[in-house]
Amino acid sequence: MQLFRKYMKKALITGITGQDGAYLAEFLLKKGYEVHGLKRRSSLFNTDRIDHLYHDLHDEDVKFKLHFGDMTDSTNLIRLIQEVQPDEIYNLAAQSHVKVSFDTPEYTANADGIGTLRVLEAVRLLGLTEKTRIYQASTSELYGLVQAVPQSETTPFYPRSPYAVAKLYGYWIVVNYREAYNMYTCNGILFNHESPIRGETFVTRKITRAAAKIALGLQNCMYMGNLSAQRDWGHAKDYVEAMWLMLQQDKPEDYVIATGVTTTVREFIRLTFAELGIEVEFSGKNEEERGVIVDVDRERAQSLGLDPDSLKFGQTVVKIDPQYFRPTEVELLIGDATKAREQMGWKPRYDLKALITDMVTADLHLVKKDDYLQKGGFKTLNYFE
Ligand code: NDP
Ligand code: GDR
Repeated sequence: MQLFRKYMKKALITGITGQDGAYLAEFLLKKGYEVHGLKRRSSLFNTDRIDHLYHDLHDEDVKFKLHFGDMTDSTNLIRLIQEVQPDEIYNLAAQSHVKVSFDTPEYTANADGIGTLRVLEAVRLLGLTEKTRIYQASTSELYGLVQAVPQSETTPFYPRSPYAVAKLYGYWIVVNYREAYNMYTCNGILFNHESPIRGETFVTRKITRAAAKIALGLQNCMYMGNLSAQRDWGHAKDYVEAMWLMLQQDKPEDYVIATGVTTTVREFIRLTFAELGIEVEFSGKNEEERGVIVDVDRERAQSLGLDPDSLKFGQTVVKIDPQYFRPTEVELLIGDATKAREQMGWKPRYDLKALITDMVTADLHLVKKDDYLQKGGFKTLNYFE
């Protein structure tokens, strides 16, 4: 019987507790993989995004396993890769916040840059170069200061943050190991991708969450940084499929993954409020810029369970706080994913409107739930009384 059992591929995902790790784990489990994930120890549970995939380890036939580890610990990575013997490694773990990388540049270099080297070296030292294929989470941040648009696999890089510089090292060491040791290693140069489980301090999620609170009268205003930055935003669900496709090709190559549409942060805010039936207009310049409510679609608001009378015309809902500006900014990203489309047949299913609808619906639900619990006295337990 055992002989006839189909070979089950094993995948190891670093960064499994993050946005992409969660979607990718779900995707690979559906494809029949045995999925192993590297997670950091933290003082509180950090597995919210993947708890629905978890089964008791005492159950028979468990296909999803988590292991403690850290990208800064070589011996841990070597031991884990030796134990799992993965067919595919998806290296997603990183200190992924661009602004935070200016505060923690050395740690970011260690985890994001040298961490990538540690994974590659572990595979090489363990003699797994022919068995194990490696996906590296590279990024559109590599393009940084605009050289040409749209950005493709051949556009020169000009990183603009400690994060992007660390990822530049990751990118090139992946190329180098492919050429030097004939390993199957790929860079996915992914443009920004978002979802309802995006970290709350990235701009899209910060906006959808704050807009939901403002619409419910639980917050007055959101404080933002550079509203003129332009990003090519896609949905994380579409992008994890591209990661997998990259490891299923005949030969390893690097691919840009993007929608080809770029939007300012300001427009993202406007569209988010519009989704809630609230029209916002911007006026003023630089740090004095403001976003103000100019109209409310009462029917739309009511259909979402909002009270249109609590939304005040003239209410300022967006203000600028210079603390969110970056010392060096990436002003414009727009990707050309022609190669991925032509060679792998990849194309995104979600456009920006569908992405915003997904995020706003989820955040509205979450905020309502939190508010309900809070008002019912269930939310705040004061442990220190
Ligand atoms: P998240 O920030 O949501 O997730 C990052 C993951 O890495 C988390 O699981 C985090 O663990 C883990 N991690 C961070 N530092 C370490 C460490 N030292 N050791 C082990 N694990 C660590 O990022 P995303 O899911 O959005 O992105 C995934 C990858 O793709 C990242 O490398 C990111 O830089 C890259 N990328 C993302 C894009 C995007 O738009 N989302 C675009 C292009 C590239 P914990 O939960 O404990 O914090
Ligand atoms: P980014 O994403 O830096 O592109 O990196 P983020 O959402 O943080 O910023 C996008 C743009 O919005 C501007 N911005 C703000 N950003 C944040 N976080 N908070 C604000 O209040 C705010 N106001 C304006 C930023 O200046 C920036 O121009 C993301 C990460 O996921 C990286 O890991 C990944 O590599 C890249 O996307 C592609």
